[in-house]
Amino acid sequence: MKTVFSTIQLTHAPTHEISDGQLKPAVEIPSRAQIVLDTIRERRLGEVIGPEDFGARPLRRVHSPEYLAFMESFWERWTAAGRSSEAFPFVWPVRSLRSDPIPDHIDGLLGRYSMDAGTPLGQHTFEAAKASANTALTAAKLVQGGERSAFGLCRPPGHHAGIDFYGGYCFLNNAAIAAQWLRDYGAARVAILDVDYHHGNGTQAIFYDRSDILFLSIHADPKQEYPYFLGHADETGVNAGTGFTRNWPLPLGTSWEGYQQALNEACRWLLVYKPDYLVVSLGLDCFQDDPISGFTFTSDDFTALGQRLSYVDVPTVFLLEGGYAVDALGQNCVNVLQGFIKG
Ligand code: OKP
Ligand code: ZN
Repeated sequence: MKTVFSTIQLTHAPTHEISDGQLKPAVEIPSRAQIVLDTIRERRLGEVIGPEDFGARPLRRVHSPEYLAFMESFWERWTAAGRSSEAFPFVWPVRSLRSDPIPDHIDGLLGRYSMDAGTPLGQHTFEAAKASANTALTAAKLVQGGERSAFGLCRPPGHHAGIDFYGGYCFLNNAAIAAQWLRDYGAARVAILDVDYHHGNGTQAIFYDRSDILFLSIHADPKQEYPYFLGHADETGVNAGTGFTRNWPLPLGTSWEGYQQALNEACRWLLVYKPDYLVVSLGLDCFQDDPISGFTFTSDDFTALGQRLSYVDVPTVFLLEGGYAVDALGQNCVNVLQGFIKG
């Protein structure tokens, strides 16, 4: 399986994040990508290639022009306001406040275009996010060109980012951008299976009213876990998209044993839907030692996960999402990919 990666993705190097209401060392850090890359080479998964530059068009198919313009101009405006360190939003247009008119002040804009205070936005963040999206698009293009599978070593991740907001360490929704690109270049149906520990709220919302992109997500119950405000079992789509979103919220402490029933159900949905392509939002944060998560997967369980996905037998684009136990992240990630290849 080929891997796509660009070193530009390492330039987003946050120092801190606000987690559990406190300022803590950042966990979505460049060494995550580095260890995955090192393990891919050690275990000879396949060739590693750089991304192609797809430009702004595929980004505009998913994100609003206003949001992209905000991201593009952010650092200039932030520094013009006399700020010099990574930024955190702190006021949001929640119920009874207005989402329009759009504020002029950078602190208002930060809140308008974000969902949480936990996601550091720095000088090189958007550059890295664009490289990450190009990595996803290049992996999608490999599979569109006839490869059975490809791996986009995306970082920063994407699945929490919505049409016009960032959050959950995500800025551009890589999986949504790749899925939409596959639709735009010939596929009739694309499915996204999100196996990150956290619900992919951004991806779900982007495709919620559509039947041409199926969204399936298995994750920690949002009543107990981030992102809290989406990912419940009764969210199944709206209008033309009714029935084309499915969520399997699972209790904290879920093991591979408990996970498999949900995974088998999700795989049955895939068999019925018969997508031309499958995009897997590949978080590795279901791991037992993940510092911010509460499931108990072992490293071998990730091999079984890859194996199970190979039985679905659809051309598959794997895109990295979360996973914060850095020492084991390379092993866990390559286990999924090699489990898939070896079936
Ligand atoms: C991003 B991805 C820990 C706070 C968590 C945000 C988590 C974002 C996860 N108690 N803050 O889905 O892996
Ligand atoms: Zn996650």
